[in-house]
Amino acid sequence: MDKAYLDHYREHGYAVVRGLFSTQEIAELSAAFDRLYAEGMTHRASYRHQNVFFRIGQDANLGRIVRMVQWPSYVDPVMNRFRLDRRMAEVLTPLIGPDMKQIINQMHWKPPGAENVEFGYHQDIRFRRPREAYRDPGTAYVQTGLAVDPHRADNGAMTVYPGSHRLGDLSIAGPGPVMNQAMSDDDLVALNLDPAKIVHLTLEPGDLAMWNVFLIHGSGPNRSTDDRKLYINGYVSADKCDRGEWTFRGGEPCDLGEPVLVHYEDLHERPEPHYVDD
Ligand SMILES: O=C(O)CCC(=O)C(=O)O
Repeated sequence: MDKAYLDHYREHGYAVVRGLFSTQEIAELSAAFDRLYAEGMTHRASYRHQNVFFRIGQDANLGRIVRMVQWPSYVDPVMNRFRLDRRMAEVLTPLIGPDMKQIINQMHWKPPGAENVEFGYHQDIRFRRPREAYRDPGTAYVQTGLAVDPHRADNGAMTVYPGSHRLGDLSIAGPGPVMNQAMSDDDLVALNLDPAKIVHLTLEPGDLAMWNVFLIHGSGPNRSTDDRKLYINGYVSADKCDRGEWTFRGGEPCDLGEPVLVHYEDLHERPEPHYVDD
């Protein structure tokens, strides 16, 4: 593997590894996305069972849509296989070592024509809670996004502000979920940042993007006729984090067992399936 992505990641706060997975492999992943989307659409509202969470949204153009699924790997072997693939470990080990846990395991959709599927500019550090569970997140945590569909500005590409990972914690997004906020230049200007410097990530299916927990990023609406499916997995050096599922030990994949505490604080108090009205 060409190691140039490592320098790019350290310098700019993000990088892309091209063609990590083959077209045939991604076709299988895409079919898994379709399966889970169909399952999500059977739910009248957002739905949780332990760490598995279907986030149902309302779109101005399309009506009810599935925005994301968190931790599909507990229930879908294909989703599980990709996050545990040794190529993932190979890409990440030079940055965070061979012993990793996982915090994020998430499927994102932006169906064609969807309007309300933006992510306002933010830094992922805002989601790493409780903060005291994470040590040195700037160097110990890496977020990845595997392109399932071609990923372009017109279908709502991930949009990054290169070098912003050096700026520290900026509290850039306002209160409320960033997935209910529009990606606006005003948020950059308010921080004296130049909107002309943003980069829309252009990815082919099978390309893996990666970004730093302090990198400012967001994504816009899907104005195209193509879907924009993205598989997001966030990995952390195991000894730097008190949360998360073990993923690689010494570079070897770890199977999931009984769910452990990741984000869902009521995992042990309310483990039964339930709707979440929001
Ligand atoms: O799916 C997207 O475009 C947004 C991803 C993102 O911003 C995130 O996961 O933090």
